[in-house]
Formats: sequence, C-alpha cells, structure tokens
Amino acid sequence: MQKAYLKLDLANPQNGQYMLAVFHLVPESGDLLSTATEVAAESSTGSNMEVGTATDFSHSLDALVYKVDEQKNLVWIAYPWRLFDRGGNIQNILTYVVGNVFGMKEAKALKLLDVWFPPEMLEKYDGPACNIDNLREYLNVYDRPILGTIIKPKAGLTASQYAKACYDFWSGDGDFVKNDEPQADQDFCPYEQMVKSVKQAMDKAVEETGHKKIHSFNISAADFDTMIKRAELIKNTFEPGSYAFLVDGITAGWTAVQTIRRRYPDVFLHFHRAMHGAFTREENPIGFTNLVLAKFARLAGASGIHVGTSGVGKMAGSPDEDLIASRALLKFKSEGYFFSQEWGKISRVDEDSARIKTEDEVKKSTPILSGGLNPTKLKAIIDIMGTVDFITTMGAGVHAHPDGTKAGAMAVLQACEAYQKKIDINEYAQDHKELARAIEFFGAPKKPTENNQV
Ligand code: CAP
Ligand code: MG
Repeated sequence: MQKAYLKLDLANPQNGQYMLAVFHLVPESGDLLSTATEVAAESSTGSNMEVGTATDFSHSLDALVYKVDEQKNLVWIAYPWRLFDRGGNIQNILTYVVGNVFGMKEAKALKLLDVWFPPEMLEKYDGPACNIDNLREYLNVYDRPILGTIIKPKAGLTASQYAKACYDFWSGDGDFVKNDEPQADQDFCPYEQMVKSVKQAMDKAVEETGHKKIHSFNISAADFDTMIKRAELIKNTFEPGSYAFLVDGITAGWTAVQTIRRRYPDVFLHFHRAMHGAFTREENPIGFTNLVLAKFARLAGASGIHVGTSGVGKMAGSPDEDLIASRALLKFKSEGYFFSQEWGKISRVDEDSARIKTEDEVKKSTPILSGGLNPTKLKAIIDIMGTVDFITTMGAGVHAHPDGTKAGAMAVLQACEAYQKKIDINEYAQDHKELARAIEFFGAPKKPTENNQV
C-alpha cells in the first residue's frame, strides 16, 4: 500500500484541479485498495516504493485513489492535471495514465473505462478545428450522412487503377473517398502518382456530376518530414475543401495527429484507429475503451474518428459501446460510463448553455462508421445512430457490387434516398436497378435488433 496515493475523503474531485479516471482493476494477488495505490503511484509521480527524493511539492502532484467498488473491481483515480505537459499533449497524458501500469505485475486486469476532463483543462487542448459541418458546406450536402468508400483492394492497385476506382465511385455520385489505412508510398503505387491521378479523376467526376467531391489521403509516414511533404503535395494539388488528411492515429501516434492538427487547422483531420482492438476489445482485460479513445481523439483535435458500426458491420463492438463513443464526439454534453462530460465551460454559468456557443467550447468531432457495411445496411445504421451527422465509408459494400463500383455508389445513394423518402428499400428497388442488384447480392436488410439513438 502506498498511503500517499490514497485519499478516500477527497472533498471535491471535480473542483477543476483533477483529471478523473475510472479503471477496472483485478489484482494479481494483493487487495484492491493497495493495488490501486500502486497503480496511482506508477501512473503519476511514484515508483514501487516511496523515494527519498520526493518533496512536498512532488507529493502535491500525486494521483489519488478517491473511490473503490470492491464488488465490481472499480477504482476511481484523480490526477492533478498540472502533472501533464503544458503543451496540450495527449501522448504525455497517456504515457502517465495508460503507460507503465499496463505492464505491472500486480495487475491481472487493468482497463481504463472512462475519463473526465475539467473545463479548466479543456482550454489547454486544441480540440477539432474542422468537422462534418465543413464537409457539408463544401459538398452542399446537409440532410443525410456523408456517403463514402474506401478503395479496395486494400493495396495492390496501381495509381491509375486506384484513381479509376475513385472516379467510378464519384461518377455514381458518392461524396467521399478514403485511402485505406495502409496506403503509403508503395513501389506499385507511388504516392505522388496516386495523388496526381486522383486529382484528374476528381476533376472529371466533378465536371460530369456537377457535384463537389472529397478525398481523404493517408499521410501517415515514417517521419514527420515525410508526412508534411505528403500534406504539402496534396495542398498544392487540390482546392481547399476537396481533401482531408488521414492519420493512422494509433500506429503513427498521437504526436502525428497533433502535429497535423496544428499545422493544418483548415483541413479535416481523419483519425483512423487501426490497432485499437488491442486496447479496446471487450474481452481484453488490459487497455482502454472506445469511449476513452474517442474522448482523447476529440481533445487532440481529430475532426473525425472511426467508431465502429454498432454491431451492424464486420467489426466487434456493441451498439452501446459504439454509440457512447459517438455521443462523446458529437455532443456538447454526453453521458459516459461513469462521467457526464461537458466540452466547455458555459453550462456552469448559464443554464441555457446548449444553444450558446462561446470561444470556450470545444468543437464537436465526427463519428466515422465503417467496416462491413453495404447499401442494405444504411437504414439500420441511421436508425441506430438516430442522427445523420456522420460519415460512412463502405469498401467491399461498394466495390463488390456485381455491376461494379459506379453501380455500387449508385446503390448507396439510392438506399439513402429511400431512407429520406421513408420508402422501404425493397420497394424503392423496383425502379432502381443498382439498388435491386445490391439487395440481390448482399441480401435483404435485417431488422435492427437495437434502437438506441445518438
Ligand atoms: C472498411 C475498412 C476500415 C475498417 C476499420 C477495412 O472496409 O477500410 O479500415 O472499417 O474499422 O479495411 O476494413 P469495408 P473501424 O467497408 O470493406 O469493410 O472503422 O471499426 O475502425
Ligand atoms: Mg480500412
């Protein structure tokens, strides 16, 4: 037991000085309370024992275990946020809070379930500069989700084959194309050539359809100079608004995300979360939840982050888990597993806060729904979300269409029209052949099992 890290009578943990965290903790052998103090020590100022070099001041920065639930193995810890780098640095917070602790012998299970940021702390972090509102304005699409695709195969197309697939999707009037998460500068598809070919494809599709289009380019790379080089190439090739920057936020890292957020505040920053499952899957005893990931992504300034498909698509993730993460991105105030998070200061001083925007408010971010979706699943996912404020990207769900990518895009748009007109897609398909073929191929939509709403 490290007593300095225990304060069960902490008067008001939400007094603004602390970032709060709730962990699920199963000790290897010791009791919950003493193991919790070991976790608090290792994730803030301490080590495995008291050191002689500690000072009164260093102790004022100790994380404090302020509540435990022995039955549920839950531990509440308050971190004085003065501990953290003054530079609004997410990687620094994570290095403390979900750093060494995951390797501690004393913990058999340790999962960060929820976090709470005090308004005083929020002010020091960037938050998103752009979000879905900027995409809507550019595309002139307001009353439906942004409809996108990921080019498949995931890798292996040449630059011109890749661009042809983009063109086909856009000419079927899809809005948004994204590079898949491993897209880089491969020998069979040199980056510069890919960018140039996409530009030609976009110009042609815009001219033919009369609608603006967006491409999200993966700029993740081995080093920041290369990332910036890729970003500059895109910036110098495309008109503002027509491109987004995708960063593989976990494999390239939070510093990559924050660098791009700060250098390019005018560009939609697309956070792909590949590898998150190692931390977030429910069956993993060690890690953090998708809610925690979404909250840190919003704090860092991601314009949008993948949040799964609430059980509708191919990836693991329950409706509740994915919806709770979506709400944390979209709402000014959202309920997490343990904390009610407000993304600004205003409601503390004004009861009518929801309708007032001030400079203190952290902008919303955007849920990106992807993974195993196809046109027949669009209604289910909109119903579950209870909002159209999201981007959806369907990869195989478009390119596997028996009549090709353009027909796949048309089927997505038709499924969306059916939704907007409140017509069953089977009925709408009677005079929309691309949708009919999609239903024939992917199967008729199943009734949603959940009806939670964002
Ligand atoms: C989807 C996808 C996305 C996943 C990531 C893929 O393709 O491109 O990376 O959605 O998962 O490669 O699987 P499909 P998540 O549409 O062909 O499934 O969004 O849950 O982070
Ligand atoms: Mg992908």
